[in-house]
Amino acid sequence: MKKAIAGFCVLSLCFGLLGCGGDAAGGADAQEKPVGSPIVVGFSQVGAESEWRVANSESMKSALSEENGYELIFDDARNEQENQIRAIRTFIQQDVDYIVFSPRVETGWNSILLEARDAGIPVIVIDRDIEVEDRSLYTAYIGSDFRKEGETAVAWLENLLQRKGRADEDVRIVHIQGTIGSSAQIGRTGPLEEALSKHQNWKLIAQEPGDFTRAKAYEVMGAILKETKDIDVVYCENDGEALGAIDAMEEAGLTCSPNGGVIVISFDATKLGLTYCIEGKIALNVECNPLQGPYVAELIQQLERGETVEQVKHVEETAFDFFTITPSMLEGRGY
Ligand code: GYE
Repeated sequence: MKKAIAGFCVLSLCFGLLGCGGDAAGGADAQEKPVGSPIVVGFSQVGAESEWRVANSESMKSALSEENGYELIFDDARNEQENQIRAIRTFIQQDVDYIVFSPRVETGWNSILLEARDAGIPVIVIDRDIEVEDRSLYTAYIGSDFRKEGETAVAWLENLLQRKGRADEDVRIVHIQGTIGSSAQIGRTGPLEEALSKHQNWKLIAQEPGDFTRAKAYEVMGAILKETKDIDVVYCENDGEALGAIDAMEEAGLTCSPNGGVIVISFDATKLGLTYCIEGKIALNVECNPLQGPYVAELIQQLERGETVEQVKHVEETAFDFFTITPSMLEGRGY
């Protein structure tokens, strides 16, 4: 896509329009790029901290493949925002056609996005969202509605406690958070904190970051268990954390189950996470869909054709619980 279109897109968004139509600009593109040359996409991936992330990287690589007409420059930021900013700056210097990134945290992106805008390169944010003063600094966001995911989890817990006749009893909750400041953490944490202030009998006995990794959650949960084993619910913000917390609890002699054991809540619903759900070790697993590559490819194709694009696209997601999941639900799952 030529820079003229990109500039026009951004300008359109400044005036509150979505997408761009660029016949005249399309002509210029044709002059700049030989017909059939690949669309060059620079992708800054946050890291490889979880199974979800690995599936997300694979999805991007297969959708933006050479056979599909792309040249993908993939950069793994190893969970550092600085590395992401450096990678995006390199993409600008390389004059790529599109920049895609999955931001580690929500804030701190204004300056680099201004640099991309000055260079006329459209930016697509995927997975986690960002907070910028001016939404027109990026062309589109494709990812999950993390707040809705958190709300689903909290509503499910309220309902379960009601059904079990425990709505008025004390409920002792451990909360293991994702990468602090990421939109996945913010969205999943918010509804739980609100429910904690609404239900006087919900007691937060520990709240610690688990960095979305199994290893960190195992360590954190192990330390909490040294203080107390009187725990009703462990709310983990992804499957890796849930697995680490379950490892630590089982080692300490606790049983994880929604029927009389510790109720473990998780997010992602990876295949491995769902096998834990079938066993009841994870009581509820709220889905977060990592297969975003095809959505990005479709969006780029729309922009290439000069079509209007949605600025915010939430991918479809559901939730699985021990009471309703069946093994056949795992068949044919892509992650
Ligand atoms: O839940 C977690 C990953 O941003 C939605 O990051 C993503 C989260 C996902 O590491 O497993």
